[in-house]
Amino acid sequence: MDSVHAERFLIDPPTLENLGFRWYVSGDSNRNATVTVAFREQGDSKWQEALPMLRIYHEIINQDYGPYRVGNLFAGSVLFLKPATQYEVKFTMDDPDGGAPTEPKIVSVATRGEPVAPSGDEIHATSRTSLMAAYAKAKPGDVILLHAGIYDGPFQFDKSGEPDKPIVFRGAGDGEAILQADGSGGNSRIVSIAGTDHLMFEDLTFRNAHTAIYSGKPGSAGITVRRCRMHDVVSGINTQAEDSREWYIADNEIVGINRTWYPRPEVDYMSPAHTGVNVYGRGHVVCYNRLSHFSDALAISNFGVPVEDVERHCVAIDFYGNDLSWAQDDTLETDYGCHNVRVYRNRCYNTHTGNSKGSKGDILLMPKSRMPSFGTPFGTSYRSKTNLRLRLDLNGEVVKFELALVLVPCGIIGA
Ligand SMILES: [Ca+2]
Ligand SMILES: [Ca+2]
Repeated sequence: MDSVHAERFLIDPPTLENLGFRWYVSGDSNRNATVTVAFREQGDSKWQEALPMLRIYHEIINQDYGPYRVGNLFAGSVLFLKPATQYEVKFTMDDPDGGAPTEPKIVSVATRGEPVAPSGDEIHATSRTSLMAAYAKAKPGDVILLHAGIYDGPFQFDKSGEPDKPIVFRGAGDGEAILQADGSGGNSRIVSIAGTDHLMFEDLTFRNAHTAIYSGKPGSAGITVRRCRMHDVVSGINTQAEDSREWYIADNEIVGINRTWYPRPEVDYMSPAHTGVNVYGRGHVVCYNRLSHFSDALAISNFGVPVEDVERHCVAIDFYGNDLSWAQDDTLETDYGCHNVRVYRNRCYNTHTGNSKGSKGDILLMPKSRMPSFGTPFGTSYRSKTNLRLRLDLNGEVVKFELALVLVPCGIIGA
């Protein structure tokens, strides 16, 4: 059937700067339907043009290792918006063969705000024992202040905060508050959570462990990690569950244990350090961090094929403003994400691969990607004197050039 028929419309979890959308369709087997996009801040009269949605039509990816056929849909993001702001977004579907809705679809949706620390009761901790006692006592919105000293882990945190009332773990400011485990040669995670929502970690040091913060299954929502320092760890932050959502990881310095980034070990190049920040799920924002000495600095977790429920696909992930270097494998690996993965304004240098979506040795994505991206679009932007934007198909081949509304520098230097 050549005519298009509109089906389910999904608003992906908003992030601070971007809004992502999916519009599933049936028909349009000749793939010539289009969806143009316009947006305006609520209350403005003038619509602004956004990039059109990307047509995705049953392409098969990862043919070598685990073929997966993507759906029949449009997907796209409105980029570079203001946080905590209400927008209207207008989608106009068209198909020369007919069948498109006669009226545009208009949705009203707000970007997310930067997490705000609550001002509940302050509870003081000076040791592992008093920290666990403080956590046992804490209510949503309370702030546990960790005074200077060493807190021996591991810690399992099972009590959740609430939306806008997280339980906060914060360095008290009187010296380094250090959480540690059994060393980078051990198996311990300093902090483990599973199905624990709305925790906030600020101004802390995590060191000497396999993983600093690990989120198992079920996933956790609304976890904030900011202004923390992690070092002597195999992995920094790891959340791999498909129902993990809306983490905010910002302003951290995370350093792995790899002694070199070049030459890359031929056999096991994902050790001794593994991945700095490894996420899966929806609505994560990873911004303004400095990472070095890992094999992959920032990555989407190697989850395998997505779960069947498209509402639980890995979507709306932002990596921006990060300083990423000394990566034995990739400074950024976005394989295994599904739709609306946005990568921009990162500085990547001294690395085997800038951004792996199958790329090798350069930030330009190459065809015949061996690693899957289950859908697209992936908003990878390139340093460009001409302000060109490249649009890529599922195999990473350039299918469209268009002028970007915003120049987005992102380069590889020093490699
Ligand atoms: Ca058509
Ligand atoms: Ca990698």
